[in-house]
Amino acid sequence: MLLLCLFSCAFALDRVHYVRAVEEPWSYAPTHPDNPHQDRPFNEDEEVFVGDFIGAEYLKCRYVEYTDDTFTTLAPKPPHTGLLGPIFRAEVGDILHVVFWNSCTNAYSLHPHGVTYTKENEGAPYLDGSSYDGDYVQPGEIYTYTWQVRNAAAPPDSMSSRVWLYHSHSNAVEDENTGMVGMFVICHTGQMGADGLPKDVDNEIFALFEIFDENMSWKLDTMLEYAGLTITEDEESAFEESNLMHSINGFLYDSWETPVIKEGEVTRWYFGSLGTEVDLHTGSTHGNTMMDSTGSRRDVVEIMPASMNTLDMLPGNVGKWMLRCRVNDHFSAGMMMTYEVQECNTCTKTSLPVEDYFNGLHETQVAPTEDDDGEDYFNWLLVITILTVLIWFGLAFNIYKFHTLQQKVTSGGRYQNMKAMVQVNDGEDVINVARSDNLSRT
Ligand SMILES: [Cu+2]
Repeated sequence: MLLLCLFSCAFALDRVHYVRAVEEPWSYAPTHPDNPHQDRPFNEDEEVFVGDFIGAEYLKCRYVEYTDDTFTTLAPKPPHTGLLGPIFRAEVGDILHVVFWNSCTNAYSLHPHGVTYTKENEGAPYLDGSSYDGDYVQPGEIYTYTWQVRNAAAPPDSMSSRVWLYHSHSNAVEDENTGMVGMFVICHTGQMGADGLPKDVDNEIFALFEIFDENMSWKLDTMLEYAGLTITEDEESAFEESNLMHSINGFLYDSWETPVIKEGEVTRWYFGSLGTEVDLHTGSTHGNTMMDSTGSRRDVVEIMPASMNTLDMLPGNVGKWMLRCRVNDHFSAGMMMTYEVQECNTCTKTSLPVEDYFNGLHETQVAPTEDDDGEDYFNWLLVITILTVLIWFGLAFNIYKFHTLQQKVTSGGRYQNMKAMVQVNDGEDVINVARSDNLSRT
């Protein structure tokens, strides 16, 4: 036990992230007025979300990571993650510290899922009025959150990593819709590579399906003022509709920087959502299927508010494919992106464990061989033969019994006395007949 502790403790790390809440414009469709997916101007239906009223660009507050406590150099982040905050990474056994500087104009917090925290590090006030440090980090303040990465946050045994969500929870509804959301990855102990990715994974793609409701943003009034807009009563409904941004990572209509992966490379997909009752999504990948932690193949994954899903893809189908929500209304409103699979024969980093996993499952799904079919046929033949013999045996026995009965009825004996009993019931002395019955048996 001591040796085990020494071993695991020796590799456990304190991982520190420097995150600033930054208020700045964010465009859900940076190529507006051109639709990048179809290489044409956005049409009238699409303009509802990217052109009407406020348009595609909104004032947001979001988490931005820096490399150190000077908060001067931005930390790198995959471009396709867009509006999401930084991707924190840790292994089971580690401790995560997030130094959070709120330079926005509202109070915010950092509330994580999965990892273990004290009340001071939960970042979420309760409706009973209780409140702790870290629930509201006021504008201009810095607060450090500390979270333990225990087994409670571990991936399933069949995978080296899994995704968790974090978001501001000071005023959860307004904070999330203002843009304070992110994802982080937890690996099993010893499974994170030097590049931060799980050792058995070549690529990662993150996808947060969320309808950002800008009507609920802290910044709505500021945006209206900035745009010089006054919404009349007749316009209210159309205005509210135009502020529902059906996005993946804060992008509409394939306006993210398309992630490129290689044929044969293991790609881990991390899905999630936040939001409300309209955030019932079915995230779907065209062209290539994925496998979940139970070994089930999927090309659609159910995504609910605050749900998280981790799946693997071993792409064998080269091309540019859609990543989209299968809910028709969401798809029409822009909830679709693309990912690209390029040819490659030699660029797989590791991938063998997962590749074996895929192939292993395939073997269990192959059709029965001819030999298997022959064995099944023989078994059925045997069952039918045994049943036929039993039926014939039963029939022969009953014929024999009937024949014997006929003989006894003809020659008297007990059955003759029974016949007498019936006659007795017609009026004779029952006792005498019963005695006569007993006598006939001796
Ligand atoms: Cu959807």
